[in-house]
Amino acid sequence: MTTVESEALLRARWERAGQGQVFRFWPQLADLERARLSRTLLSIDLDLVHRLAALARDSQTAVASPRFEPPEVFTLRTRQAEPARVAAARARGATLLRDGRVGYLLVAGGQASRLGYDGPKGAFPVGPVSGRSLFEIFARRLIAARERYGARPLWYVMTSIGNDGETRAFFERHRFFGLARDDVFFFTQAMLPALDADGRVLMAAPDAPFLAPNGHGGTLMALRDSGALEHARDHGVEVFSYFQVDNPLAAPADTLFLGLHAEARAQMSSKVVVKRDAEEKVGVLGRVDGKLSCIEYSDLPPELRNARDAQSQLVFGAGNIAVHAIDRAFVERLTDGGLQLPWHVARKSIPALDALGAACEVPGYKFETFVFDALAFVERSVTLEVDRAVEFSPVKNKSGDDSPKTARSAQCNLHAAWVRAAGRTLPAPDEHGDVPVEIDPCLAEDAETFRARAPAAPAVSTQGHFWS
Ligand code: UD2
Repeated sequence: MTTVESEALLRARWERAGQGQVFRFWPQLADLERARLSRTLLSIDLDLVHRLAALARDSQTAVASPRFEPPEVFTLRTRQAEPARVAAARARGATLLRDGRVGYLLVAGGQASRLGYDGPKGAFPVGPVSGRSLFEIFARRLIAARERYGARPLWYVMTSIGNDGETRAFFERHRFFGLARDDVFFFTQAMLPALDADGRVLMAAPDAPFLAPNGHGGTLMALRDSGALEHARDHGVEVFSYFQVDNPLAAPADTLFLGLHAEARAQMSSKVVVKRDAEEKVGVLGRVDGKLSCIEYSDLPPELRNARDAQSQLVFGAGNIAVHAIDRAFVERLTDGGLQLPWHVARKSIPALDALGAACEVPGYKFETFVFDALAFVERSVTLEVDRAVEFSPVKNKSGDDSPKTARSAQCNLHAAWVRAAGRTLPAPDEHGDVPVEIDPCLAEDAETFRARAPAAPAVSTQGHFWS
């Protein structure tokens, strides 16, 4: 078939689907642009677009209200009360790490639009004294795990088409932060078109439809499609330690969490923190019509959001920090024959071209799947409460809550507490009230290790104290 014939076929297919507008600018395109547009359109699943358009239409109609219940949580109090169980779990987790059964899985495909950072979010500098990027901080934790357990830290890093090249280049530029290049497996998630209010694919440029990453639920299918899942199986990985790029305190080699997950023979487990207050905008773990789930802030009716128990704790207070243990075999089962996670529809104002080719904001829809929806498919799961001050301080917004400023304070506070507990000297607080101190993960990842291993003095600079 000639190029002209195959383009004509492609066009006929899109026109039959009521999506002929994607060819609106065809006459003015150069050959290369036409080829690019054809390639992109060929990669789009038109049947899926059709189903998503129907979903967007139906999302206007109200649905029956489901039954919400709180989950069972392994709380900080349980941790205190059951030292033998904790010790057994830690030992099991350490064995998994030593035997190389854990693969680290970082999702970094998002667009960092709220942070307004021009680059992959993982390249954002967050080290309060070192100025290290999120990627480097995670890499150091993986190197610390390598030193401690002796196994190769296999790191699966999910990007999306928009930031894949820059992410790889960043790793190259920093020589993989000391990790072996072979231990890092990059893979990209799939993209989906955004639709206008009538379900028609929007154009971002005359030769390109508007595409957005398909949500972090896309991780699971992308693991399979990219060969990462097979790679993990071939290298003996049994469980993925999943974490998000925005949280510098994420602890991916946590023996307690991995151990509890394994001891419970769970398929997917989650870490949570107690919500700061009823209005904090994180999803909460809970059961929806009996099935384990993460309930998004906006889906929980206000009376449940505010409900408190006899100890005046929030009933729905298990805030999801998006750290999971996910069995490789579970991902294989879930993705066999295509992923069946539900689609979430978001109404958004989308920067697109109007019919005349002028840039404008169009009211429309974006679609995503969420990884935590896989919880509905588990038979067993552990929900582990962790201390927010130790494990959760995401960088999401330019300012205010969950911003670079709050993440800096959280890291400084945590590390200053370890230095103080070891009786070592701290610098004076800076103009923000933070005590500018940072500890390299390869030196210590908790107060006890810091006390045992801290060198005579930190490196002192105008930025603060750095212990390594
Ligand atoms: C997410 C959770 C929320 C809470 C919070 C904790 C959702 C819908 N909500 O809120 O319940 O747990 O995190 O921090 O997840 N990403 C991709 N590809 C995508 C979309 C996102 O890799 O297509 C990554 C992104 O790079 C980021 C993470 O997923 O690391 C979270 O995405 P988000 O910022 O959209 O989620 P957020 O903050 O609304």
